[in-house]
Amino acid sequence: STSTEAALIAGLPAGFRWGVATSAYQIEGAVDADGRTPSIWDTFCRVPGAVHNGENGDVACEHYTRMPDDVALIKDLGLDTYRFSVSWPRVQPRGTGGVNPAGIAFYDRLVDELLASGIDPWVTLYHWDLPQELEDAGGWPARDTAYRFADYSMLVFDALSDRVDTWTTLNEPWCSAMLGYAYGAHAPGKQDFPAAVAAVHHLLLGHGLATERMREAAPRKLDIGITLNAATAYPASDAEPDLEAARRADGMGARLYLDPLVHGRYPADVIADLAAQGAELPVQDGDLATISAPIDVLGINYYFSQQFTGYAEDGRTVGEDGLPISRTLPLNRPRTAMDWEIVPEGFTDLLVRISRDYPGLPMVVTENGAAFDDEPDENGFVADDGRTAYFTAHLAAVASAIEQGADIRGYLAWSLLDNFEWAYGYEKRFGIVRVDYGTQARTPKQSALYLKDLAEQHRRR
Ligand code: GBH
Repeated sequence: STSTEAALIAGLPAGFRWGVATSAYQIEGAVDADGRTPSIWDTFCRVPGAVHNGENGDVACEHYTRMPDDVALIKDLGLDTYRFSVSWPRVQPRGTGGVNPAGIAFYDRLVDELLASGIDPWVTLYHWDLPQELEDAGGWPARDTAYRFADYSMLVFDALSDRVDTWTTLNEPWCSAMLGYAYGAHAPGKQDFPAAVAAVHHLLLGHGLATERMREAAPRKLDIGITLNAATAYPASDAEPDLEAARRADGMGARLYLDPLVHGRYPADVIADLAAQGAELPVQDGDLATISAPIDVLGINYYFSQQFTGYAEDGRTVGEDGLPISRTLPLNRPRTAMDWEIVPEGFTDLLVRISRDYPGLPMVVTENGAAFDDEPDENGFVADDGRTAYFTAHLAAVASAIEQGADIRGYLAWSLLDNFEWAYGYEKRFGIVRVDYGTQARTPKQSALYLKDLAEQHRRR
């Protein structure tokens, strides 16, 4: 870590939160326990070729039964905030109807365990595990799913809002819509661009409906928000086609979500780009007022940024489909095990830009982290220098954005545990704690001890 980075991190403001994040399907296992039904991920994992090595979340990190030990781990690391997600098919197995008492009981115990350990519980209501029955009824491309999500949200809210202060509706709606319904890389594995665009709108509508209802029912002042994945889209040059490619990427990746959430309108240029691809946002009267229901906090998940060009390799700017070319060009940076380039300044640029274009909205880093392939020593310890350096550079990037005026309240590392990395299965490890999947032994990595140390130093100032 350079002295500049260390100085920036040392300057993080008082009250800045230090935490760690997970999601239900990636760690819980116990997929048949206590009345849980299949989600779209249980189904998708069974599609040949969908997930690396044909793996699935049946066992994962056995967090469902090891939860008290995992909470103790967070406490030992001295972190003050834990962001977890609630599994919809545990709480409301058919996607409709009343609460499943045995399912919600797990989260009830988790919240109590966290509070007893001095850790703030942050609930994410949806991290990609739609009940399969709702997918069979049309999934996110169907408007009804937005209303189902709001109903489900209230079941969780009614059970936990006496103790939980921070609520996130959706994790990364871009991923649910685009990876799930356009690219087929995530559940439910569809490749239908117009359906994916309808899903974008219905995810945002579901967020708005849930936000309005939680606000209405809030027993006291709560923080309600949403988490988006975002990045900086750099143009490869100042040439018009490159600027245009970067504009399009930023429109689809960031503004398509931020503009309706904050300003109550979809961006006109993105609407036009979608129309050129035969897709349309199925907006009805009043939807945008619902989607822009005020939020208290915006969660940002950041992993890397990319550079875009509007030129094909042969120099053309229009493809065979008649659409403008837009493709990524490497920035020639070191890469993580995901093959993602390490671009910390893209994080600073993103946070500063959001704070300027969407002022008055406090932000929290709800995920940031990296996969690396380091092997453990004979004690299970992983000296993960690459991950430690990644955290240093990205914490410094956050501090630098704060110095430039961005209002960022905390930083949650992804992830507490090595876990089920979606289509990559268990091969890619994002944990600050090593999981031996043979024994389920947990061993904090060097990066966990590093974050523990930073949080401790920060608290002492
Ligand atoms: C997060 O998604 C998830 O919330 C978390 O569950 C997951 O484990 C973690 O990341 C690590 O993957 O090249 O077209 O995909 C982040 C997903 C990956 C979305 C990078 C944006 C870049 C555009 N992000 N992706 S693309």
